[in-house]
Amino acid sequence: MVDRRMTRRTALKLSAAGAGLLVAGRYVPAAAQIPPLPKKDTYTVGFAQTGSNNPWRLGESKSMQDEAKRLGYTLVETNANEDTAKQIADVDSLIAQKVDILIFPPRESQALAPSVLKAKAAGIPVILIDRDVDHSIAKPGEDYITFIGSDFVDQGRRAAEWLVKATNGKAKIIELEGTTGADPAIERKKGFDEYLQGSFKGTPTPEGPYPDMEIIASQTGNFLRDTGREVMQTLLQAHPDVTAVYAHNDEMAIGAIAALQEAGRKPGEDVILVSIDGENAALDAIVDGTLGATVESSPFFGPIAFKTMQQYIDGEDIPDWVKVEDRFFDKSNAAEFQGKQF
Ligand code: GYE
Repeated sequence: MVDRRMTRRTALKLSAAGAGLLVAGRYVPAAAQIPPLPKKDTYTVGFAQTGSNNPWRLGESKSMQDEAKRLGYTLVETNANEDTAKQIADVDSLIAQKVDILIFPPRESQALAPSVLKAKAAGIPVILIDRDVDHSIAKPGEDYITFIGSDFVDQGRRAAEWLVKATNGKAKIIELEGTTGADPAIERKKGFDEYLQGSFKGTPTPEGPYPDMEIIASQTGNFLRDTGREVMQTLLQAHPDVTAVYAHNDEMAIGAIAALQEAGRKPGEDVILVSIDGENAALDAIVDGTLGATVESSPFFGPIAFKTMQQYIDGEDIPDWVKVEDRFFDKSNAAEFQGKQF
């Protein structure tokens, strides 16, 4: 079977001299290619971060800073303070500053896709880390180098699989979603919800559907601890019959644990919680018994991002998706990793 993406990539690479390219008898101008990154002694890298108000974001920023420093590169950082419009403006400003390359997590998958196209038009190559853009607007291998990150659909499936076992296949679930429009929020929801309905990425699961696993409410908590707590307080009043919580990240799970305790409930006993990320506070909560399990989603992108950048400089073939493998933490191994995460 012919891999169409590889064919396109190889063709694009062959035309790297910049003359353009013949595709099915049609001339495609060289401008259709991802801008090249010439060999230099040092680079200025634009890093447009989405925010800084949770351990995951801080862990990611530090990882990028440490690796840039180790290589002797300049990292020009911006902070969107969880405001999508600000991140769009931040990318514009990094483009205006003519950074050599942009490496960043797009806060929302549709809203930031035009920014990727703008960078390309300005001759600046882009690597997306941790979140991806909508491929119907901007395509990896064509408009940007690659997406480096986790399989979010699979993270959702793994959370669901654990929860089914922990509740013997019977639960009334509140789902706390991540930032609306963010790639990990969309896909973590898909992976979880579909697994309970008996499918995974369009294929029926061998386990089949779980009709007694009922999602009684699903609302965004914006990936934030305080918002997770407030949303949980409200949802608890409308749904006192809740027996499980699926939070798209640990921060919201920790907020939900606080809300449950304030309401006199016993997280870990009468309400079972599962989440995603694997931050230190979540490992502590697992050891305490309030959180059941967390699927890892590592924020340590510095080494892999800069390695991929070097591969691009060297003209190596880079896949459209550089997949990050995630571990799983529950009471069998949480103590071993306490304090070692972020
Ligand atoms: O899970 C969350 C953060 O984009 C994968 O964003 C990342 C997610 C991560 O705010 O904690």
